[in-house]
Amino acid sequence: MHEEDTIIALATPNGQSAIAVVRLSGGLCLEVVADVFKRRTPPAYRMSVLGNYHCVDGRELDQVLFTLFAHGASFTGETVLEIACHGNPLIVRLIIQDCVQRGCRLAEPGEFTRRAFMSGQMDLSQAEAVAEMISAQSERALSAARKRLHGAVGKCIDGFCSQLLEVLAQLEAYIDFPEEDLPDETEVGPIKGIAELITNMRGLAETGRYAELLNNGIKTIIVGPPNAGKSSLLNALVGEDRALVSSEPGTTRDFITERIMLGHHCITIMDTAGLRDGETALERAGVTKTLEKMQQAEFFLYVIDSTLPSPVLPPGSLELFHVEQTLVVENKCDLAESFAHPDVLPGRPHVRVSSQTGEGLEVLKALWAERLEKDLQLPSEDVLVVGARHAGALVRAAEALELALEGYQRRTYTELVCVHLREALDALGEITGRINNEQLLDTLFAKFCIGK
Ligand SMILES: Nc1nc2c(ncn2[C@@H]2O[C@H](COP(=O)(O)OP(=O)(O)OP(=O)(O)O)[C@@H](O)[C@H]2O)c(=O)[nH]1
Ligand SMILES: [Mg+2]
Repeated sequence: MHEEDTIIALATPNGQSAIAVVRLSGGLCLEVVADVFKRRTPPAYRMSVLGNYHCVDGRELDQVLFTLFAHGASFTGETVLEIACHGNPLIVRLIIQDCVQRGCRLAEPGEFTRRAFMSGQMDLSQAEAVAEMISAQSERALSAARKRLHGAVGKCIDGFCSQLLEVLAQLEAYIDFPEEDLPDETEVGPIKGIAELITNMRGLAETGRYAELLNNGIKTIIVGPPNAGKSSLLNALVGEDRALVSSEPGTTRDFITERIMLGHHCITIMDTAGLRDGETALERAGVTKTLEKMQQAEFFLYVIDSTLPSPVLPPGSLELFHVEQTLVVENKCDLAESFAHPDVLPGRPHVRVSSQTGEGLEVLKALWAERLEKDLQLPSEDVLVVGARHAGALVRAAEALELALEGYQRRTYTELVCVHLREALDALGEITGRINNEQLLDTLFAKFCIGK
């Protein structure tokens, strides 16, 4: 088979490092190995070989380790050469320039993975999972990406497709050979599995909402009256002095966001200005902004100063503290004047902590993690989670199937029912990429960075 032009890119981050890996894919790899490393015979595939890199002009550039992967048995499906050189950006640049002189060209963003998809090494959902494996921020996100990389989404979709194809084949047979002894159209007949299929597709699409939580973290907001110790709590959770702390109420004006890990979960945590019935226009504006941020949050830590009487919530804020997604943090429990406040946001769990001494923080984290597991109903690790794009396609497929089912039950033309079934198949095909849609591919792979 003719291989496409040979592409080259740095596969590791740019900058000084112990090692940098330059990757080539395409038909020129064998020639490059022979010439660069002065080898008469090509090395064994998938074996790291020590060699001296010689430029086109014969100059020796670096001592490197290189690995050759055979056509049909590599990431891209083409012959691939990986050169691990010393991690100096200058060496990397010179190697790339030299290979370009030898006829290679610089890879476009995502082009390696695109080739892997085009050569049938992976379906589209797996190709997307490559990017997800690289960007995953939590163990849960990693395990979801790993499942997709192993082709779990593709397998599931293939299962749906083959069921649909079977129904379609039976219905089309009926159109083509109506005189044959096929089940009566009025009977449930071939369409019987469709309702269950719709339920399964919708169920899988539902998991798409977790993708955002897994990838971007669970949006958690720290709110409470001024001076309660909100910024101190953020700092204690992050483990460094990220936000400014002072005894003066109204210290925090801007929203500071940090990422922390809570068990397997990634949390995006935001510190806010104090929630109070503001007197000045600026204070009121600050509270309005906080309330706005609260609308987008998925979890709330309501921090109070436990040495003071219970605070009064600003109007309109109480209903934002969902019972299942709020923890009341009674801060400053290290002080002698501290006392319990069961009347604050009753019905939500309370935990007494000291952001200063760290007391109670572990209890807070455990309670918080428990709430997340239970109330956000994050899927357990063995559940397959699809991405937002997949979820969208699954919903479209389910909708088309609902029309097919409705049409069948209302005894519309079988042809029309088949049209809807085909629509569902097309929508499913978008997930695995087993449809020919260049535009979709361009949009997807453009999100990759060069070298992937
Ligand atoms: N003793 C004690 N003092 C604390 C604790 N947490 C915070 N403080 C003190 O309380 C004061 C206010 O802390 P901040 O973290 O700035 O409070 P805040 O809620 O962010 O305040 P604003 O941003 O002004 O709304 C500071 O003087 C902190 O040192 C605690 O657990 N124990
Ligand atoms: Mg603050």
